[in-house]
Amino acid sequence: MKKSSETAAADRRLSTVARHLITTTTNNEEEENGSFMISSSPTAAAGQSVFSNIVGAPEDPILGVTVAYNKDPSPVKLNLGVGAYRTEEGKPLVLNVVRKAENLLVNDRTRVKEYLPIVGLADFNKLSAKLILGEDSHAIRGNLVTTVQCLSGTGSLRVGAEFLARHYYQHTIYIPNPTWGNHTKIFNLAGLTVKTYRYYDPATRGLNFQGLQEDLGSAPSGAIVLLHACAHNPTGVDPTLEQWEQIRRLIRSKSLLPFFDSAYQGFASGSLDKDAQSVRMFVGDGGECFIAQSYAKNLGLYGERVGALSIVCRAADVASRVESQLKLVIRPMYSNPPIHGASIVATILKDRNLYHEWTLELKAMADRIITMRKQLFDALSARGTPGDWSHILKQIGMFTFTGLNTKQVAFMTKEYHIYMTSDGRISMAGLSSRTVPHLADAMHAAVTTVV
Ligand code: CBA
Repeated sequence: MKKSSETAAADRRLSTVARHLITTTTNNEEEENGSFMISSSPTAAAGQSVFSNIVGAPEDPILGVTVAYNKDPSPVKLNLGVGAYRTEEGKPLVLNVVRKAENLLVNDRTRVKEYLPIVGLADFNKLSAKLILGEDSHAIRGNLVTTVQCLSGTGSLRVGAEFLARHYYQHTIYIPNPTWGNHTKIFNLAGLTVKTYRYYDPATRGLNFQGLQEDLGSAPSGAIVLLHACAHNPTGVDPTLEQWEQIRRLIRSKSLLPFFDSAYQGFASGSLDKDAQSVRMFVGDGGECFIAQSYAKNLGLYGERVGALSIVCRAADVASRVESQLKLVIRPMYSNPPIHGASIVATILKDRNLYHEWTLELKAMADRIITMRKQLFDALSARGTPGDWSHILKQIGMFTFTGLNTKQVAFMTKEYHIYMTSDGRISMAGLSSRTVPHLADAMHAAVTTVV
């Protein structure tokens, strides 16, 4: 008997998870891959917890940095781990435009707290598709795109991954090396097989374009390819528009399926339209693609968990059937998404003045990050810190991939109370003019004393 797509996906998930099972050990590498630790069966005596044998899991490699930071009593501590924007005063920022939208929502007495539909707020979905695909997108005009509101970027990626595991014939996804650590876990746990393509060249601290082309060129036909729409995390290295065009041609010629992760629209160049160019190139050619959008960074809605998954199809009837299946993915996961954050976004996107105000605030955040790049570069130059640090200026978006090694990072945390991920990534958005000298002192000491 032929298995239903759901049963087949569940089988695949089980075998993927089984492959990653480990017993009673704590292993960071396995945890990185999205596996989880299974504790040995309970041997607890009567009266003891049946969970007494549970193995303690390591903290998340990125969010765990904040946990460690919070425990540090030092007055000079600095958190450059998680990608979260801070003001010059080192404080989290709620955008003015978000405050205004919230006031409008609170004062609107007609608003209720009913459940949203499974796919979320209709206005939000339409406006999110426009934001990433452009006002004049043929895909929107032709009803070729289905958009569902999801739980920020992570939730959008996960819903897309679950859909692919159930309904797409190829179960291999190629992700860049390196990439955001959660990608591997999200796709593995959905039941897909994760492979990497070369992306970053440590020697040039730039794109390994030849390696990328070779690896995607030898991927099996139909394989899924994860692409960072802009401001690649963690490297801060993006392809040029010419390179994007070559990547597009390669992907289309091999019938690979592009899956864009757009977590930083507006944060790379300061312009929402410019940062959507890679995605629009792919949609413009009439081919199909997936897009996961997040409003965590560009609207500062981190904890509101607002995002969207768009699937662009070749025909309107396909898009509509795809949406019907997305509902079957979402309903047993979280039923339907939360209303507040999506209403904030919809309020801003549909009001010309609020939208304009947002673009200015976003540009100011992007510009502040660029200023931090200059200040850090100048501070290292002033100290005569050995090495070429020009990549700090060249890299794009929230992060600088410094090139500092794990030992140097550990040294900076221990001696200078500076917190960052162990791969040497620093969130430039967490830095301010006040803290640049402290970071530069720490980096100087690290590269001159720790090999
Ligand atoms: N994709 C990429 C490439 C990201 O960097 C992040 C966030 C997300 C998910 C998706 P959200 O679900 O919040 O919309 O974002 N990455 C982090 O900024 C951090 O928020 C980071 O520091 O790498 C995280 O969750 O790890």
